[in-house]
Amino acid sequence: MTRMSIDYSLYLVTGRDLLPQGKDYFQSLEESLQGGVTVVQIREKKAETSEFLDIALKSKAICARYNVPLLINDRIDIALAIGADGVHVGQTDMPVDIARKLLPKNSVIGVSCNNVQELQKALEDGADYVGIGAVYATQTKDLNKPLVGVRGVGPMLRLLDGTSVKAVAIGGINSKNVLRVLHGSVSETAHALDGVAVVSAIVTSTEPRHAASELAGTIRAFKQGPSAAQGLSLSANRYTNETIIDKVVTLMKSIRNINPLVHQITNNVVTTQSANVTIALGASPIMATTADEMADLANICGALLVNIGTLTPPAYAGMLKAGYHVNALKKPVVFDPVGMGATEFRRNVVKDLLDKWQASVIKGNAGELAALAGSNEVASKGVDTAGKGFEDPVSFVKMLALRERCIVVLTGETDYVSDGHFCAILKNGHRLLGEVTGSGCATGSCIASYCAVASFSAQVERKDRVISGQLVDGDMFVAAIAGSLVFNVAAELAATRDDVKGPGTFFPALVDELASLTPEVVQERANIQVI
Ligand code: 3NM
Ligand code: MG
Repeated sequence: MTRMSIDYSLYLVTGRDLLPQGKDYFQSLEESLQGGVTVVQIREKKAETSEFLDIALKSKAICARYNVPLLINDRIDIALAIGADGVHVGQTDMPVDIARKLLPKNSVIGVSCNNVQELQKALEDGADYVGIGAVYATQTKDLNKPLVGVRGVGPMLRLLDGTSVKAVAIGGINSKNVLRVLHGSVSETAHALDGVAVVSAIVTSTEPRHAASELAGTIRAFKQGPSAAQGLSLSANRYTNETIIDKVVTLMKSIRNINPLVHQITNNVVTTQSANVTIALGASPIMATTADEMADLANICGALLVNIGTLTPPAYAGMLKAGYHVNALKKPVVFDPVGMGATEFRRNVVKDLLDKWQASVIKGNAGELAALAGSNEVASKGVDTAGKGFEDPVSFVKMLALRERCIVVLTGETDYVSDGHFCAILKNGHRLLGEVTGSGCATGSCIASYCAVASFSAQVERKDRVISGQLVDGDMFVAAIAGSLVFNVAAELAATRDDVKGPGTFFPALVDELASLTPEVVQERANIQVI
């Protein structure tokens, strides 16, 4: 039995009631095919049978001209009547095995799945592909099940390992978030989506050809890039202790020339301190929290830091917006889930933020990262870690990096930085860092500053205008290491100064050391091991 092979990259589900005023349905369909739609599903929830039949027949003729397969939503009879390439069924529609018996042998059957159980069932029933959703909220369909969220897709995709069943994501996907959906929707075993399905992102457009071509371009870039092949694309590189230090030195040498603007939504305990640390490094801080200015700030900043230390509802609203806009512009987001183990509220906020945007780097202490991973190996005491840390911190950070699809920095006496494959173990630092508030938060500012430099440099290097399939250009692993290393080396120098008598004099001295620190000193003092 050879079932038709379908390119699921850009899957258009029709929605006649969403067409812009005056736009003809068939015209819109044809233009979207010209823009690069690779498969079409006719979805008619209100049409009478005769009307549905008529639309399906005419749509099929149009799709055939572009060699694009056509599927029918729910109605086996319509699919049979027009000789469609297959059907798409929901959880309460015709069961897959019965549909299979009714349809010609080579028909394609897809099923909507909202969770692991539904997907497991679809596999057992012999579905050819699954539609995973809804990923985001949508106006297009009344949803009666929880949102999957980007972070919910990976565990579902994992069930497809070893099968030839394909998967698309659906629900609220548009040109601004599609890269994040593709990037974030990868299982720990690197099983990625085959495509995305959209209704409104194409159908509501007055120029569906343009809307489709924009989506198709991003999807193509992702599929051709290292992301899809590698599972975690953030570092296509191989690292050694020497290459890491060399790259850190390069970032240090560029930061003062580039002087990136680093937008920081941080807590009111450390704002001034973090801003001063940022300036001392050679970057420029802007500490703004209001949602209304986030779109503008995303345009001008080089990176965003989100720190939930003193979380208020307006700052939360600002964080949601800031991350969304910065993601859409493919700039780095550094996330510091301060005290997330402490309260239910913080845990919920962190889950929400990470479901709404993709972090490039997540930085936290053992208590915070344990809470993020849902592990009870390490407990929290307020914003601090209680007791000793993880038994196996290296495996822990690797696991979390793969799961969250970003760089993870575990801070403590020793810092662990991982991209999911490599782990850098950094032993620089001084005990006085633990005796002042805000040293962890300032590390976040340092990381964000170097992320901005790395991303900016990578964009300058890539002079061609080809869209990159990476969510963020530049090496965020090295940037995260640079932030941690530079801050800790400066702390060692400050702590041993004659004029430093304790925590009170330590922090200002640390800012001074950061301002005058040279790459040569960092290279000489770096105590780092990459495994
Ligand atoms: N199915 P838009 S969500 C048709 O979750 C459909 O199974 C969904 O429309 C599911 O791209 C959805 O406009 C609507 O958000 C998708
Ligand atoms: Mg249905």
